[in-house]
Amino acid sequence: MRVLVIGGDGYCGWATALYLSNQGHDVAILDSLVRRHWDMELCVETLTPIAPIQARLQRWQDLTGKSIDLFVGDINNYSFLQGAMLKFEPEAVVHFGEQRSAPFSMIDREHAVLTQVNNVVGTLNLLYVIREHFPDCHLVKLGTMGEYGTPNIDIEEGYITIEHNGRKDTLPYPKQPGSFYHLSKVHDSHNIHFACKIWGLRATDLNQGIVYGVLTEETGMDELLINRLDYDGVFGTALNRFCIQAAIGHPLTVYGTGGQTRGLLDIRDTVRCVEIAVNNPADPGKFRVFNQFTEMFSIADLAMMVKKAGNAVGLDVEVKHLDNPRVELEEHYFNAKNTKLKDLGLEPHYLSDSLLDSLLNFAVKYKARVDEKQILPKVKWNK
Ligand code: NAD
Ligand code: USQ
Repeated sequence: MRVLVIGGDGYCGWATALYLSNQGHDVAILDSLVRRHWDMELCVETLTPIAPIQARLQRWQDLTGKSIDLFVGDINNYSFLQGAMLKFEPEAVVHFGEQRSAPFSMIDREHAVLTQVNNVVGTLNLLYVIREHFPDCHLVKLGTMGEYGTPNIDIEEGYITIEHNGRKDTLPYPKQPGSFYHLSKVHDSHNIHFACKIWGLRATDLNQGIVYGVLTEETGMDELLINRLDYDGVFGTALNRFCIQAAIGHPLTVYGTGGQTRGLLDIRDTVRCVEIAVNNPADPGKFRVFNQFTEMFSIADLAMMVKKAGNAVGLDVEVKHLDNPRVELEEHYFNAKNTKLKDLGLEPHYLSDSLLDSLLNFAVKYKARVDEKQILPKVKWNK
C-alpha cells in the first residue's frame, strides 16, 4: 500500500516508517522537522544522536534497497500539504505530526496556542485534502489514552452504550483530558468523527498509551538509523525517563504519590498496531477508535521495576517522590479495554526484565550526552 507517514522524523513516526517500508509498503515521510527546532529552543537533546532525516533515509536505502520519499513542510500550510499528497497519492495516511508534550503545552499561553493550532488546524487541513482528492484514503490518526482522563468507571474503546430515562444509545466515550495538549487530541477526534459522518471518510483513531523503548528491528540495523529517546522534563515520558535517570544515578522522579495509572506499550507494538490499522481499513463513513496499549501500570510500580532492574545490573537506584507539578488525580480507578487490536492480530511485547535491561544498557551507553539540568520538571500546571 502507498502509506504517507506524517511526523515520520519523530520517535513513533520514524520507527513506523521504516517498519512499514520493511514490510513492503510504499512509504513516504512528511515532516516539518519542527520537533528538532523545539528541542533547540528548549536547549534539550535526545539521549541518542539522531542523524539528519536525509542521511537517515539515504542509509535506509543503501542498506535495504528500499526508498522512502521525503516531503519537508508543515501540514498547517494547506497548499504544501495538498501538493505533497497529490504527488504521492497515498492510500493510507498515518498522522503522527503533532506537538505531543503535555508539559510543553502548559508552559504559557503561547505554547498552549501553538499546540492547539498546530495540532487541530493541521488535522483539519488533512481532512480537507483527503475529502477533496482522496476520499477513499484511510486516515490512521494517533490519538491518546489521555483523552479519557481517569474516570471512576471502565474505559471503553471510543464509545459507550448508555441507558438514560428509559432510552439507550451508543455515544462517544466522555473525555476528561489533563492538559492543553491532551485537549488538542480530543478536538481532533471530534473533527475527524464529524468529517467521517458528513463526507463519508474512513478513519481510525489510535488512542495510544505511553510508549517506551527505543529499539525496533529496523532502527537497530545501523547507528545512522537510531531513533530519538527523550529524557528531559518536557518531552521525556515516564518509563524512558526513569531508565535514563537510573543510568546516570539520578533519583527517579515520581510526581506525587505515583498512584497515577496509565496504559503503556513497547515501541515495537506501536509500529505493529499501526500496520494492523493500515492493513484493515475502516469502512467508508466510519470513525473507528482503538485503545493502543498493552499493559497498565502505576508510575510508582514502574519506578520500583526500574529500581529492581537497575540493582540487578549493578546500578544504585533511588526513588524520589517530588511535589507533583501537574494537576491530576494521584490515586484513582483505571481499567481500560484494549481488545480490538489484539482481535486483529496484535501479539504484545510485555514489559520484561530483558527489555528493562536493554533500555538501561542503552541509557548507560549514551549517558555522557545527558544534561542533568534538564531532568527535573520545570513546568507547573497551576503556577
Ligand atoms: P515526536 O515529537 O517525536 O514526533 C512528532 C513529529 O511530528 C516530529 O518529527 C515533528 O517535527 C512532526 N510535526 C509536528 N507538527 C508538525 C506539523 N505541523 N507538520 C509536519 N510535521 C509536524 O512525537 P512522538 O512521540 O513520535 O508522537 C507521535 C504521535 O503519537 C503524536 O501525535 C502523539 O500525540 C502520539 N502519541 C505519542 C506517545 C508517546 O509516548 N510518544 C503516546 C501516545 C500518543
Ligand atoms: N510522571 C512522573 N514522573 C516523571 C514523568 C511523568 O511521575 O518524571 C507522571 C505524570 O505526572 C503522569 C504520568 O507520569 O501522571 C505520565 O506522564 P508522561 O510524561 O509519561 O506522559 P504524558 O504527559 O501523559 O504524555 C505522554 C506522551 C503523549 C501521549 C501520552 C499517552 O508525551 O504524547 O499522548 O503519553 S497517555 O499518557 O496515555 O495520555
